[in-house]
Amino acid sequence: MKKYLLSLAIAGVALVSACSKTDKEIAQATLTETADNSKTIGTAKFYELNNGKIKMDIEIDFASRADSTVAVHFHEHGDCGNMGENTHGHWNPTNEAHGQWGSPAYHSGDIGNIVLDPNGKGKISVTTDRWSVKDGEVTNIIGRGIIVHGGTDDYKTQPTGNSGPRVGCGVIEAVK
Ligand SMILES: [Cu+2]
Ligand SMILES: [Zn+2]
Repeated sequence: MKKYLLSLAIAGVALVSACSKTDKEIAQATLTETADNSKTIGTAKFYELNNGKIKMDIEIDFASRADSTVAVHFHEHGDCGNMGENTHGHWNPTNEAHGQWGSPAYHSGDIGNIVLDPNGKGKISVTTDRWSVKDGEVTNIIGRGIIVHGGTDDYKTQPTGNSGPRVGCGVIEAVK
C-alpha cells in the first residue's frame, strides 16, 4: 500500500511538471466593470507554448450582461480610468484594418465576440504568434488594456467594429 501511494505521488509530480513545461503562465489580466472597478467580471490568462506561440484563455462572468454578446479587444494603453476611455484605441502594432480574428486583416488584439450564457458566462481561447512579452518589441502585450464592450463587433466598421460602450476593462500584467 505504501509503495502504491509513493508511486502515485511520483506520477503526480511527473504530471505537474509536464503541465508547467507545456503551459507556462506568463501574463494575466483581471477584468472589472468600468462603472465599478470593485466588481470583477472575468480573467484572461496567457501561456507560452512549446512552439513559441502564446495562448490566451479568457473567461467572462458578467451576470448583468447575461444572454448577450460582448466584444473584446486589446486597446493601446493599460489605464482603465475614465470608463475605459484612457485605454484609447485598438492596439494595432501591424498597421492593419480592424477585422475578425484570423481573417486577412485584423488588429493583433481583435479577439472578437463572446456569447454569454443565461448566467453571464462565456469564454474563448486564441493562440497566436502575433504576441510576445519581450521588452521593447512592438508585439509586447504587457501593459496593454483589455476592453469588454457592451455590444457586438461587426468586424467591419473602422477602426472599432462599432462595438458599443466600454463596460469592462483590465490591464495585461506579467506573471513571473
Ligand atoms: Cu475595443
Ligand atoms: Zn480592432
